[in-house]
Amino acid sequence: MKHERILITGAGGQLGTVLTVELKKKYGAENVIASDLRVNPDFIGHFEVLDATDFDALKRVVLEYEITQIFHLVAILSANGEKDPMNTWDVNMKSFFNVLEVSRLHGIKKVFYPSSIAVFGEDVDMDNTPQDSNLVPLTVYGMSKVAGENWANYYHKKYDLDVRSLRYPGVIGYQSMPGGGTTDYAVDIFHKAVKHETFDCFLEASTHLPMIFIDDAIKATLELMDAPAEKISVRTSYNLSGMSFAPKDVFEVIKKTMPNFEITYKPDFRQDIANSWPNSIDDSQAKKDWNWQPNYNLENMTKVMIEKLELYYNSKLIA
Ligand code: VAH
Repeated sequence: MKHERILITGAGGQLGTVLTVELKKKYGAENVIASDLRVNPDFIGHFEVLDATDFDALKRVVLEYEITQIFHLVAILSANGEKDPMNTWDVNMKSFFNVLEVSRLHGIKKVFYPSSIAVFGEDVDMDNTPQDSNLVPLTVYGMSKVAGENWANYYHKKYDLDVRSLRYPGVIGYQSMPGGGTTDYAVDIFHKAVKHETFDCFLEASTHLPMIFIDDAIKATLELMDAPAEKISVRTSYNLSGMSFAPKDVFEVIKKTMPNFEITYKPDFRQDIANSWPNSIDDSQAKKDWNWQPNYNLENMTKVMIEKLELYYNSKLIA
């Protein structure tokens, strides 16, 4: 039987860094092609420099490596995305269109597309936001994800392309530095705590947001992609969550281990973005369809984040 050959676009990002490692464990390093605009100097293994907005370049990689599945992680996130809206739309949409078309034309078996809770706007139930809510996002990033979800559904219905998607909440991991996301305060706070520095939070203390620990985000991704096709009832994108908390909550849990840790609250433009997002998410459809169940909550995630980042800063190696 032909080997599964996996292409990851945007492999240098927060999710891509970790997903590449887990996909290599699952399929064998020789069957996983990581790609991004620039090579990460810490990356170990084969890496393709690839601009996913270039259709011919993407097609070349797919044909050359006989790719059977694509995990498409290229996107400019919410906060950075607002700095150049037209470029954000262009990059986020063009790269996904290329992935969909190359997949349709060259027999790709499965495509993973990351959506986000950024698809929700202010006119939804903010607590336990339902799967089928109004999607009127206030960021270009969120609009590109709503459009992407509908294109994924279209390609599945019209071309029978097996595109699967998750609406990730804020992802918290220790393997990469905070990116251009609004939820990335929840990554940076751990770095500052371990470096014994005061954390200046760009959101108000009581701003609740749905979050997930990176290990659970990866677990959900692999479980979704491994589920039998007949179990997948949502072809736009599944709601997903691990936990929900506010800056004051994570600060208090960190202080139990690091009593001298201090925080200030200096809300900036990202407060408006966060205010437009849900406080918590109803992910019961994912639980029903493919038995989703998170392993991490705020307490056990905090323990791992502090342990791993202390190792990193003490030995100056990415864990
Ligand atoms: C962002 N981390 O903040 C991303 C995510 C739910 C938010 O999509 O933009």
